[in-house]
Formats: sequence, C-alpha cells, structure tokens
Amino acid sequence: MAPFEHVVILTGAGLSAESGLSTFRDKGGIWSKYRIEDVASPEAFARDPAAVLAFYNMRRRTVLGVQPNAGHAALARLEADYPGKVTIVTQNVDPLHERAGTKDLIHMHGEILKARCAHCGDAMRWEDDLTTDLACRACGKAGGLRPDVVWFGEMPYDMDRIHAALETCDLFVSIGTSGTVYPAAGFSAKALSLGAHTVELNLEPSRRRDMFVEAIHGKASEIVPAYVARLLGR
Ligand code: BV8
Repeated sequence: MAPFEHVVILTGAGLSAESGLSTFRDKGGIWSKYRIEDVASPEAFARDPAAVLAFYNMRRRTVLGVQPNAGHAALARLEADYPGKVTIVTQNVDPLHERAGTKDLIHMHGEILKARCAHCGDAMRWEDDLTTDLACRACGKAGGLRPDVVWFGEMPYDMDRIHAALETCDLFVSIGTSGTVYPAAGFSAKALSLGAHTVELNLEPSRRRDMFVEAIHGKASEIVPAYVARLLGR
C-alpha cells in the first residue's frame, strides 16, 4: 500500500547544481552575469539573435559535459519502484533526469538539447552550436533556429497535463527551486489548496515556504535520496 496515491515532483536548478550546472539566482548565478531581457525572451531573440544563441551555445556545451547526481538517480528510482503514480515536472532544460533513468518527464521550460524553427515550428534534437545562418531542414528558411526552451513571456509546455496532475495528487514535492518563476512557483499553492501534503526539499527556505507543510533543507544529492528512501519504505 503506497503512503500516497499520486506524487507530483517539481524540480529546479538546485537539483542540477551539484552536477556542475549554475543555478540562476544564487550568488554568482546565471542572472548575476546576464540580464533576462538580453538573453531569455522572444524580444531579445528578435533584437539580437546572435547574442541569444551565444548564451545558449555556452550553456549547451556545459550541459554536454556534466553527469546526473544522486538526487536525479533517486527520483529515477522513485519513478521505477514506487507503488503509486509518480509525475515528475522539471523547470530545468538540462537532460540530467533522463540520463539518470527517468522515463516519463515533463520539461515545462523545454530542452536545451533541442532546437526549434521560429518560422515553421519544426523541432529536432540539437547538440551543436546554433548560429543565425543555419537553415531549417523543414522549411529551408535561415535565421529562425532557436533553442527549444520556454523564454519569459512564452507559455510553458504541457500545462494542461501539469494542472491535471496537481488536481489529483495527494503529495507535492518541490526540489531545488527558489519559487520565483511563474507559473511553476504557483504549483505548491494549488496543490495545498486541494488538500495535498506539500514538502519542500531545498538548500534553504524558498520564496514559497509558506505553501509547504513540511520542509527539509540541505543538499539535493543528500536530502533527495533520503526522502525517496522514506517514500519507498527503505
Ligand atoms: C508565462 C528556460 C504567460 C530558459 C525559464 C506572476 C507573477 C509574477 C511574474 C509572472 C507571473 N506570471 C508570469 C510572470 C512572468 C514570468 C515570471 O515568472 N517572472 C519572474 C522572474 C517573476 N513568467 C513567465 O514569463 C513564464 N511565462 O507566464 O507566460 C503567457 C500566458 C499566455 C500566453 C503566453 C504567455 C515563463 C517562465 C519560463 C522562463 N524560462 N527557463 C532557460 O533555462 O534559459 S525560467 C528559469 O527559472 C529556469 O527554467 C529555472 O529553472 C527557473 C526557475 O528557477 P529555479 O529553478 O528556481 O532556479 P533558482 O536559481 O531561482 O533557484 C535555485 C534554488 O536551488 C535556490 O532556492 C537554491 O537555494 C537551491 N539550491 C542551490 N543549490 C542547491 C539547492 N537546493 C538543493 N541542493 C543544492 N545543491
């Protein structure tokens, strides 16, 4: 008998920090070196596509060189072994959940190892640098290939599926996110309002700390395996 029938997990950049990927809002984080308005919006891409592509080329190269950590591995075990339903939603655009073995993952902010044509919408796996002179394989037009990530002001992916999961879950666990970016930052409030038990696993209390019934603070590579072991009764 599972302690909870449907577990929804939301992850953020803090889960990938110990794999060597910078978070966004910690000291020395990505947004301390770059302005969102310059590199992570459709307006920025229209204004200076080369600068936006260079930002993502740098991050893509870093992503290709890192490995998942014990936190990612624990969540893959949870998905595989938990007797109830598990839905994992990530804000991260890195592939570390999949590399650790997670099979059914919702990348609500897209994936940095995919490209999408702004002209025709065709999307494809993409591990090389993106440049403005590249032509789309589907429509043949150049200048439109962009990372298949969700920028500020764009609608995140799979929102219907995420809301359906939030409406049926009885456990909501937020891991490694500051609770800054919406709509993800609003998921805990929705789950709590519908009666779910809400838990925050993070290095420190997030901006949405008041939406969590339970909080465990520490490094994801330590507290996530311990929490998953508790859920699996090990
Ligand atoms: C939209 C992809 C509408 C690209 C990203 C309501 C109120 C206020 C503002 C808004 C609102 N609704 C919408 C907005 C605007 C905006 C927004 O939320 N702005 C913020 C800044 C206030 N939201 C949007 O624009 C969203 N779109 O709403 O569209 C719409 C409606 C109709 C039609 C069309 C459109 C889109 C948001 C998505 C933006 N894209 N990423 C990329 O990656 O480059 S967001 C970006 O932030 C990343 O995805 C990142 O994952 C995400 C969230 O950040 P975190 O993951 O939380 O990372 P952070 O660094 O902040 O925190 C890390 C945490 O980890 C810390 O707490 C730290 O303590 C902890 N930690 C660190 N190390 C460890 C650790 N924990 C454990 N172990 C460790 N070792």
